[in-house]
Amino acid sequence: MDSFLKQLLSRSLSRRDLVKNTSKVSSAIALAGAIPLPFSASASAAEVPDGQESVRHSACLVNCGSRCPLRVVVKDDVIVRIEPEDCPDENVFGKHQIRPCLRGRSSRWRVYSPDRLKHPLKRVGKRGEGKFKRISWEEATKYIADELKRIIDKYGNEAVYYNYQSGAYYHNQGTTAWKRLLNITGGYLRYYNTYSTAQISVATPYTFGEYGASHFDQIRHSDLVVFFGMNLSETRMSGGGQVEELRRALESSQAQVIVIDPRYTDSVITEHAEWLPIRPTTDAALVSALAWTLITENLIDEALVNRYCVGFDGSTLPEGAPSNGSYKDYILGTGSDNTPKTPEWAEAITGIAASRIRQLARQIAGAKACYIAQGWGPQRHANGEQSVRAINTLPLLTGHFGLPGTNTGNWPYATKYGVPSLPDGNNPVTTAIPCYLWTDAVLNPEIITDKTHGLRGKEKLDVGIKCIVNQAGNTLVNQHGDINRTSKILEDDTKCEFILVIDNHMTPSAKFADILLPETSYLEAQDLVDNSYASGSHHYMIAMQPVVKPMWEVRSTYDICADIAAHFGQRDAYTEGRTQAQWIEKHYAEVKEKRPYLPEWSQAKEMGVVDQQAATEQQGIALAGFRQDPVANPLKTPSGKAEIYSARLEKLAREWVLPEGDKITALPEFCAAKESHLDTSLTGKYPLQLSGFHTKGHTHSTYSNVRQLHEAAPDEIWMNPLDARQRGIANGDKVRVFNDRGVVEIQCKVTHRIIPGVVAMPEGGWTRRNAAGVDVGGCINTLTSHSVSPLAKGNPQHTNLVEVSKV
Ligand SMILES: Nc1nc2c(c(=O)[nH]1)N[C@H]1C(S)=C(S)[C@@H](COP(=O)(O)OP(=O)(O)OC[C@H]3O[C@@H](n4cnc5c(=O)[nH]c(N)nc54)[C@H](O)[C@@H]3O)O[C@H]1N2
Ligand SMILES: Nc1nc2c(c(=O)[nH]1)N[C@H]1C(S)=C(S)[C@@H](COP(=O)(O)OP(=O)(O)OC[C@H]3O[C@@H](n4cnc5c(=O)[nH]c(N)nc54)[C@H](O)[C@@H]3O)O[C@H]1N2
Ligand code: SF4
Ligand SMILES: [Mo]
Repeated sequence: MDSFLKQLLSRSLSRRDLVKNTSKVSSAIALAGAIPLPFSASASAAEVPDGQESVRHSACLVNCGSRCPLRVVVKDDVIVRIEPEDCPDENVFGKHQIRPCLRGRSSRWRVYSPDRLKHPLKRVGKRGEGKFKRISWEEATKYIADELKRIIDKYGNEAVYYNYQSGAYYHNQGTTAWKRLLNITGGYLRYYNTYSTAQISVATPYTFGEYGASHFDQIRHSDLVVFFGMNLSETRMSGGGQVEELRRALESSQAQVIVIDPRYTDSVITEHAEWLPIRPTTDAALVSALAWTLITENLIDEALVNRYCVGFDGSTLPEGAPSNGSYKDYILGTGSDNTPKTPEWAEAITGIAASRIRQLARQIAGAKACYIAQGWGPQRHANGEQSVRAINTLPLLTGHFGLPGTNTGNWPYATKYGVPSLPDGNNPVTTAIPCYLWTDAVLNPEIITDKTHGLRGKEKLDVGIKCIVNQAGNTLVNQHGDINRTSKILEDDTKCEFILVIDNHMTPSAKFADILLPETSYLEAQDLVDNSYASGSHHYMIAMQPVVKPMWEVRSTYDICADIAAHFGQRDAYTEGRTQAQWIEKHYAEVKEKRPYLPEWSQAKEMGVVDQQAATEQQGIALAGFRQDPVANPLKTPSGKAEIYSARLEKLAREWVLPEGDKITALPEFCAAKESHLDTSLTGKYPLQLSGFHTKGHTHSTYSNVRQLHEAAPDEIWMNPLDARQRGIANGDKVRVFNDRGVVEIQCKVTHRIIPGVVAMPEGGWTRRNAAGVDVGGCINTLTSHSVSPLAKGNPQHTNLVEVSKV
């Protein structure tokens, strides 16, 4: 550690020497329309002689789960290029560069994009038309304070909603700044769930009591790896993140990898894996048939399963459960549906050959240490909770849990370095909606109750959402399901009376703002941040400098919110007398108190990556204590065991009111999803399953306006040659993708890398409707549904039926 630190310090000193030779602040760059406001952070931009390059340090704060440091070369206050940070020769990982991906490396194009928001704007046309006039910061902050006061007076704080967002994970501006402000004004309607993990985070605790998974590093000890819809090579691309941890682990163990996915992803290639193509929404059917094989071929240690689990067979069924209600009954066909879950039964549902299902069961049973995990694609479906619980059951049935080289069936979060954020205070409003139901909370709040819509903290929603604060998010329009419906709801300004959007760009959501504010991009901001949630066992802290002066009138939201607080007479309560830079320094001091080896802040703030660490191997095994001694280390379930049969879910199923066709089940059963290939009410009209995926070309809708990235990784709909031939479509053709909700035009990639009967489109393209109402921006959410999954009330944005034709 010492030598690592010494190297970091010497790096920063030489840089400081460079910076010391300053003459004057360079002149405003050509792109800036002048009026840069004073940035609250101490140093604004690099102070180096004109015409000389200098190096500054920032980080990519988007929501890809990674957090890559960016080494930014600046000349005359203009970003010249972006590089990976130096890799110290020796650190906790050996040579380890937290290497940014193509998106982070292209940040300069996002900062200098012509659609940057430059000034505060006020809507002048109809809502959604995108017509605005420029106003001053004083007018904007006063108007916002007045609207907040008006709405809180008239409807109460529950009418104010802070929308789900994930565009910029700052610690000392952005989300925490807004929540702090809203709490000072009396609070706001909460949400639970995320667009990422609704089904998996709600369903998992029914089996295990809480969410947990083993670090990928455990794969060093595995001989077999089974991944359900897990695509690290495209979704966790950072050199400091999980894809790198997995690569190193696989290199060490040479484990065999099987990837179950409707698409032949980049991960299949980079992991040298076998691809098992599966129909979307059917993972629970596959697992059921694996269980059938395991049981009928005596490949299960039943005593072991009964020791750790509830409901595998009748001997561990909880009181009150039907006598034929065990998992074994469900699988063997002696349960209430009288259907044996044979591999032939599953073949018809999943598209995977019965013989391959049998073989897979034997492979898993015969492995010494099988690491089973799922990405979040399998759960972002109308029956996602069932897939999650089924996949979680597989390690339990096969004994591959709690031991080196094994997992829980879930995806592992990272160890956090532990950098504090601006405290957001206390929200006195305790009511919470599932985040995917916000449009309903605008449109018809009167129908939202605990038993029908999963409302928490209250039986029934009293008022709907009358004010939306939408910061660094595009779920207001682009990232939410059924854009045509959402737009219509938002266009009516008698429903939601005030919409505030804070962004960097004129996005599809920004066009729906009443007041539109420009924030700094992260390259113009100062902050102190953690590693993000997908860096695996690797964790670190990054000090971000403003690499160029904030351009035009863009500002940090910390300063914006402090000004709004002042209109409530609460500036001091908001700031506690600190500038943003002083909060950052305070947080650094708190970290240093726990890690005394760290350098002083005056040095650290110019270092970029200040420190990096790795979790120990032993910390990385989920359920280790439980496996060792299930009585001494019970799970947080009601029984203390892993619950294959959940009495809590059986009770919910009786008490909740579900839409027709929706099911909550005590066992991890396969339930055919609405709008899947098994939904014959629709397949005549719309015969193709449309699944979405997260593309390496952008992070959701962020970076989607960087044209260079589209050249590297274009947005295309993937289609199997069999389906293409039937429709007269050739590779590269422009096609029309449609269902009852809308029409999208996009280029078609005809490829064997996708299973027949399924098409797949990247999410995150910016919606753009032409005069005929066709989305020529290629946004999948013109086609997706706003309705929710049964238990989590989560987004089913991968479950869609469509037809495709050549334009
Ligand atoms: N490059 C890039 N990286 C990102 C993001 C991004 O937008 N771009 N977004 C980030 C965020 S916020 C998140 S939440 C994560 C998302 O991470 P995930 O949710 O894991 O990503 P997806 O691409 O939605 O799904 C992963 C895989 O599941 C497959 N899949 C879909 N349906 C099914 C199914 O029913 N069964 C099975 N077995 N497989 C299925 C998809 O084809 C896909 O290859 O990625 C993060 N990383
Ligand atoms: N069909 C479909 N839809 C999906 C998904 C899917 O798989 N399929 N995935 C869902 C998932 S998992 C997620 S997480 C959501 C993501 O949806 P969002 O959380 O909305 O993420 P982005 O689309 O990246 O939008 C982030 C916004 O933040 C802005 N931004 C970036 N940096 C800054 C900054 O420094 N300051 C401010 N103020 N703004 C900034 C960007 O310009 C962008 O408009 O999408 C969901 N939508
Ligand atoms: S998008 Fe993610 S992987 Fe790429 S540079 Fe940014 S943080 Fe790193
Ligand atoms: Mo996400």
